[in-house]
Amino acid sequence: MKVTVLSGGVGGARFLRGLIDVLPQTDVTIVGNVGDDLELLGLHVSPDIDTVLYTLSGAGDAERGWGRADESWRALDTVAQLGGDTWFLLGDRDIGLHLFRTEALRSGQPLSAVMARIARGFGLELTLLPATDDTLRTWVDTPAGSFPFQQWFVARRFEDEVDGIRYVGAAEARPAPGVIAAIEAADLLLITPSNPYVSIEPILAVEEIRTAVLARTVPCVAVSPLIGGKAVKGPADRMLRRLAGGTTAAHVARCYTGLIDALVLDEADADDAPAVAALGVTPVVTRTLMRDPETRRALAETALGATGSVL
Ligand code: FO1
Repeated sequence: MKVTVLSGGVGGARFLRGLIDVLPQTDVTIVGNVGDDLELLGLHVSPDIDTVLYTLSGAGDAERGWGRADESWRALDTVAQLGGDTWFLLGDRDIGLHLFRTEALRSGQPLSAVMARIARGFGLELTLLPATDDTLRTWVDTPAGSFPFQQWFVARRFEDEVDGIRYVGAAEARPAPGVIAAIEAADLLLITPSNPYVSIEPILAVEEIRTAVLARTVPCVAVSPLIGGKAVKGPADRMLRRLAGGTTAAHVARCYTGLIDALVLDEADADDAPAVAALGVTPVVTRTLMRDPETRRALAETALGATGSVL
């Protein structure tokens, strides 16, 4: 069964880890968020795609959820000694990847081609695609001003309330090669348990991607990132409350109007199931907290079976 997955960073990567336990990697295509990419110290950093890469290849730091395991920070120590920017933590091993990617991008290779080489280099057999090779950046509008995503998220610890979100460059962005074909060839589309606004929407902000998902002839299943109306990590619940008016599973489903056929939601939110169903979306209630390989795998299996698809 060919599966194409729209994914954010940490939560998305954990879910995908379960998915590749139950599906051959060669059947999986991941379309990753580039809205939170940044240029730092002259390097192109793609945090969400790298988080997926590291997590799925086993190179990631499981505790933090991002960056590499067995990391050291000596390069950044030098930057600090010289008074440079150290608000975004780049480890030495991570920097090696950024050096390789930045050089390839500067030589004119598109991000998708570079990421394909990197994924192979890390031993992955699945297809890991950025949503676009064009520059698309998420900006967050807050009462304290407008910030590029990582400035708000990391430097300001997502403390400012969010009044609005913009996906700068989305109007001109084209899908990366292979994205539309993967959506059209899939037997099932999945949306990972990620923040709808800053992880998934930057992918769907590329008009041709949204249109392809809207035009699907196969089921699309999303997994809610909330448990008991709360985000496991990060600002998804606060953003939903402020931007969507609430944190029920129905509020999550409404972020994906016309785009999903089923929503996997946690047992703690089971009371929301009728409201989800009323939106024409099949609610699938299960345990969604991914604590270990077994719970990750079970969630992946539930998502794969959500609309009656057979493994
Ligand atoms: N997240 C942090 O909270 N602080 C950091 O300093 C940080 C550095 C970092 C470096 C490389 C990388 O691939 C990810 C990194 N992240 C860091 C995670 C990242 O900012 C977010 O988790 C995602 O962008 C949100 O999806």
